[in-house]
Amino acid sequence: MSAREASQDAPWTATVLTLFPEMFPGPLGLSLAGKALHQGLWALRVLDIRDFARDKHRSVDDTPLGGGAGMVMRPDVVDAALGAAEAEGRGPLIYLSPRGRLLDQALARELAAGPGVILLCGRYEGVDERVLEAHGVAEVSIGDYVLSGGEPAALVLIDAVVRLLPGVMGNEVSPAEESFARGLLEHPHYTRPAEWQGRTVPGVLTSGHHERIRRWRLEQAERITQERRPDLWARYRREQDDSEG
Ligand code: 4GX
Repeated sequence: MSAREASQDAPWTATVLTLFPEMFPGPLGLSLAGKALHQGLWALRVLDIRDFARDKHRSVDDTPLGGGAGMVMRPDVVDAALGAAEAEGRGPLIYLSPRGRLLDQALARELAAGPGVILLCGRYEGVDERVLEAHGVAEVSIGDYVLSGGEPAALVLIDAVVRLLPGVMGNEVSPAEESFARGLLEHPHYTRPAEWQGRTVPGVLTSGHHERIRRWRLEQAERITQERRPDLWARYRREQDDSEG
């Protein structure tokens, strides 16, 4: 067996189960994530759920028991697809759903530290509950709104994780140095010219005083977080208090 074939050696791998395999890699094939994909810093496996349908019409959904609108993804078909994905290993099984744990930077970091993720994308009204139970599927939501399917949520989750993988950000600032890593929103950014349409850049940024610049940016990040996100501000204050003993 070559070194690459040993599972310990495989890159962080996203396995996506979907009825719309053409949606992948989509935007993840371009820019930062796309370059890293081509470099082998992560891998993408896409499984078409319809390939696991057994009847001649290849049906993947059925009407909801108890009545009501829409369709539900069949447990037997999803079970076969999940079984195939799990046989290959590479990380926890996650169903993208508004009922799930909210995706945040802490969860992105946890997932980046593991071997990968297996992402189940639902369409219609979702998936038969029993197949989620049977496979011990965790649920993750990307936010409190309703998408027409799990695929855009899977793209978001993969993007947030991939940029944290070693080597992906290259020479840019390490993600650990970013404002958000400290629990703050970003300070304002400026580039040339120093005056544009009568608007000037804060003088400190052209002063060359690195310590004053660092302090100004921290003050701005704190002000913006306090103004816009009281929830993040409260957590930041708590964590400051805790680390100061
Ligand atoms: N963050 N969706 C899942 C199917 C569905 C319907 C009902 C459970 C119950 C979403 C989100 C999201 C739309 C993906 C509904 N699943 N996914 N899909 N917000 O809105 O992750």
